[in-house]
Amino acid sequence: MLTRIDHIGIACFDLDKTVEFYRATYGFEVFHSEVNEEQGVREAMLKINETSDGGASYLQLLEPTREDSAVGKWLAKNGEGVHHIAFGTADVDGASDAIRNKGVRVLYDEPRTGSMGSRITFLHPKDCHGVLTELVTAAPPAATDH
Ligand code: CMX
Ligand code: CO
Repeated sequence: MLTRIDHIGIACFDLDKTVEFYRATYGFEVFHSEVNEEQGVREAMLKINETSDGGASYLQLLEPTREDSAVGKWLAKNGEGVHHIAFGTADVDGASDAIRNKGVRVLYDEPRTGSMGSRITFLHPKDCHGVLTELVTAAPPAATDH
């Protein structure tokens, strides 16, 4: 059902400086960047490796676009660091339903738009042993426009 680690979401105060750290320290380059106003983030995706399910694993560096966003609130409370993990699936709707039926709170009734045209939802961290967990179905390759 869940076939890869799609990304690790990392909250930062300054996206450009954080991107430069990952480039200078590890040699990771920005694969894609965008602003997602619905989520209140400016983000950069750094591709780490391709995965056996035909997808890939990324680091998702996140800077808030507003203080009252999920990442803005989290940064004010915790400072910079790992904000969430994301599992990839071919069927985010089916995976959400299956996980909801196990009694875990799924935050959205319907998946919303994530990086690179993906469809995403989140599981409440209090139901996941303290880990905010995202489920992702990547856009079909033709629809990906980075
Ligand atoms: N990881 C672990 N725990 C978290 C958390 C996180 N990222 N964010 C909040 N929590 C915990 C808080 O510590 C708090 O716990 P305590 O009550 O023990 O102090 C509790 O959850 C409630 O936190 P809050 O600060 O009051 O925040 P909210 O309830 O308003 O929001 C959440 C929490 C998860 C519902 C909200 O962050 C959310 O909707 N997240 C999903 C969307 C998102 O994160 N978007 C940004 C990323 C976009 C992308 O990946 O593309
Ligand atoms: Co994410």
